[in-house]
Amino acid sequence: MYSPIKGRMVQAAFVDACYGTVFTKEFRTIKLRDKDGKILPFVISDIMGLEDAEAAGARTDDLVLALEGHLKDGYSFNPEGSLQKEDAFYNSCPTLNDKVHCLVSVLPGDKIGVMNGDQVHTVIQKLREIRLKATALKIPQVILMTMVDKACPEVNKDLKMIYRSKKIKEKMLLCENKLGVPMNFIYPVKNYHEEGELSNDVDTLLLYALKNILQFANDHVEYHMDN
Ligand SMILES: Nc1nc2c(ncn2[C@@H]2O[C@H](COP(=O)(O)OP(=O)(O)OP(=O)(O)O)[C@@H](O)[C@H]2O)c(=O)[nH]1
Ligand SMILES: [Mg+2]
Repeated sequence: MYSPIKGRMVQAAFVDACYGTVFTKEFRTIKLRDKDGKILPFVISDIMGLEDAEAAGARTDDLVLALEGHLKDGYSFNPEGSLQKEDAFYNSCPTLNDKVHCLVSVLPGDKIGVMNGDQVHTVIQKLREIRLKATALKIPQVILMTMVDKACPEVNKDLKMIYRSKKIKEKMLLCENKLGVPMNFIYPVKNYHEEGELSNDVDTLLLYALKNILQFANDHVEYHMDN
């Protein structure tokens, strides 16, 4: 993957190009460095996907623990049971550094379809549960809508069309309706997946989303310090 922060290709979070199975199984906290090697003052924690089935993917109770800072780096998600207090990966005294300050839900734009009537997918239900807890903790929440190139042929041809595409707007509206996240906190992005070099259009969307996420996270850190 290309890193707009480093200005070159990196392999930060491991990705699997074969679809169908869950690849990320651990709770991984990723530190980023700038092009001079200086560690940036934020981290990104990656989780196992939620999966559209009750007994598969990361458990919502584990993700609530992650929000509160109780999950230690390297914890392996187990769909059959959640982390217990006596486990070595349980952090019993989380500091501000361990807590989550912005919840980013990543949804693939090409898979967000029309659901019949009241039908709610399990994955949406799980996302709602986590959002509810995040709201109680006053943690800001955003949606990163990926795969916009696959969701709209016009956008695939020219990424600059993203905020003009009716298809993309439809998908964003669906996210808003199903999850309750307002449109202005939904960021459509395309990830680097086949490109060998940088693109200003791809970077612009990614960095715009990142800038906003960091500002919201900073607001939440300030909230903690004031209360
Ligand atoms: N075309 C396109 N491909 C993408 C985009 N984002 C990710 N991909 C590809 O989709 C595949 C899955 O991406 P991941 O980042 O591993 O997704 P994930 O949800 O973390 O997957 P797991 O870790 O397996 O749960 C990889 O081959 C990526 O290169 C995008 O915006 N457009
Ligand atoms: Mg992953």
